[in-house]
Amino acid sequence: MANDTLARPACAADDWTVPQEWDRYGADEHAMWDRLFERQARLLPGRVAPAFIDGLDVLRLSKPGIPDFAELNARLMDATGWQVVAVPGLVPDDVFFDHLANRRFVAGRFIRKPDQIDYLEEPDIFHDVFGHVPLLANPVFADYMAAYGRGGQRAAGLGAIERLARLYWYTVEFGLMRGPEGLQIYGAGIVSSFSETLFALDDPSPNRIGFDLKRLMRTNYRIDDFQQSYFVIDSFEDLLRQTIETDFAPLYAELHGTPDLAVDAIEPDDRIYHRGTQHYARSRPSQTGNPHHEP
Ligand code: HBI
Ligand code: FE
Repeated sequence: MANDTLARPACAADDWTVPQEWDRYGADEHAMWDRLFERQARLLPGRVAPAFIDGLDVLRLSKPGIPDFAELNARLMDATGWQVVAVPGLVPDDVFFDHLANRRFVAGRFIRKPDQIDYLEEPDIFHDVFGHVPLLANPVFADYMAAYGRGGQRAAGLGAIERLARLYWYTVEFGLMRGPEGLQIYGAGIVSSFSETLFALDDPSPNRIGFDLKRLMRTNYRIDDFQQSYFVIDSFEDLLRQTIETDFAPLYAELHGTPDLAVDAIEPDDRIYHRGTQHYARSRPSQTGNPHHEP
């Protein structure tokens, strides 16, 4: 995502943050949050990793209305030292990585309109806060996200942001995890989306492949529609172990020049949980123009 061409809005501070201005939300905006929250709260139990439900409880996110970051951050800081900061929208990569490395998660402060209930251009506060923040109350995942931020700062120096963005995309945004009774979702892009919550686990269309860092860093991803492949981790502990101690520079060097893998590719060494039919993707006209996926 080439975010280095973004111009910092006048209302934003040097670190691109803006005040949330929680008092300015109207009843219709709080009602939209409640509508989205209740829809997912009914759907997720049994499908989402238990750590996500634990995070909702720890952060008391089940309270009606759009969360007030000041209240939310008091609990989140206690849990893992993270806080949520409001930003006007997408921020440049270096700004994004610096916030993550310092345990600050950047969140949009606007919420989608009723006619955008099923997709919108940029992540709104429901995607960012409902999708991403509950897992930041989990100490292991919280460490992973901070490590990702530090990794992003290093990757920027090595010209490898795109490779690292794939790791973010296939874990933080669209990750699946092995559970005792089958696969569970944990990626924010799935968790915050009614239809992708169903698609990611139940639909025969997408591939579901065991997490492999090198293979994943070669794999393209969709930003305009449901994923055609999902990657499955064994646990947050395993994901953290494979990444926090790994110096990615040799990996980037090794991958330099290797051809990317298509979004629906299956490789000989893949641990295949499900070989997708790709029916869904084939039934869709290829999306062009503005990248927007269901948040
Ligand atoms: N900015 N606000 C915001 N939210 C994101 O998720 C985000 C971003 N800037 C860059 C970015 N994500 C990714 O492209 C980085 O992982 C590279
Ligand atoms: Fe996101």
